[in-house]
Amino acid sequence: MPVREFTLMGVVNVTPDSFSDGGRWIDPAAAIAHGRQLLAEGAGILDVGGESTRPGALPVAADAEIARVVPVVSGLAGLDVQVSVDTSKASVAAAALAAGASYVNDVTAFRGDPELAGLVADRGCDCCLMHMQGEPRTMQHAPRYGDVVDDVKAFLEGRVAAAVAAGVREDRIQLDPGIGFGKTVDHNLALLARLDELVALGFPVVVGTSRKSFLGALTGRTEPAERVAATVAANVLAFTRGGRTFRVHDVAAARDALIVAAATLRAHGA
Ligand code: HH2
Repeated sequence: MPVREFTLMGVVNVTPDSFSDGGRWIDPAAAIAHGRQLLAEGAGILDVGGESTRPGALPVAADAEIARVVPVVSGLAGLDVQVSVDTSKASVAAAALAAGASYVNDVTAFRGDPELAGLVADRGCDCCLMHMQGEPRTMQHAPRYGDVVDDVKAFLEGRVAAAVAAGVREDRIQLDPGIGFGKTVDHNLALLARLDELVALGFPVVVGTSRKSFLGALTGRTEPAERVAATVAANVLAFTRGGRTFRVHDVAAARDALIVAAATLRAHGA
């Protein structure tokens, strides 16, 4: 077994409208089977989400989100994998944590719900704080930055400070540049190319490029499912820049590529 120098976070979307797999796993039994498949392919974390955050997505009520994610979290808890809940709502996170999740992945970095940071602090679970400019409904209209990497870095430093002030332990925090969340193609590429500047903050960095539209813009692949090779390339590049966790729909492809990348870096003494 190679030393595990990266973690794959497999995406389990229990939504009717996610951008690449909406509706496929809306039935809890199908979502659980999909999660088990991603675990078999090499996922170390399964990220269960009940609300799409794709550009233009509309918010989902908390009770509907809970009804989507809790049966799936329960069905995956107890397997040899960490279960994450992809939510911005404290009530959804609380229900998922009670059902066996131990990781809260919040694309608003605790700005969406004032209760969420305190809940994460209280439960002592892991969390991911992601950068997003604007909100999903409008975020791709006209993203603007001074220097995108400097701006994202400053934002994440501020959110770490807020989380720590709420009682979250630093060793529970992971950071994410939020690829595709209020960013042009060039913004996304700059964040990947200069990911080491975010890694320098000293927290594990999560990267979510999987099947995203900037890859379609670069390759001409209009169907998200056709962007697997492009996703692999982006993730290998991000790995060489110090990225630690890769949030992907296609776990097997990412695993093989990152094993080779890790072995090559080791052979080089890196
Ligand atoms: N991307 C998506 C959702 N959650 N979380 C983190 N930490 N990083 C990401 O890049 C990220 C995320 C969007 O992808 P997906 O879940 O496939 O689509 P949708 O939001 O439409 O459900």
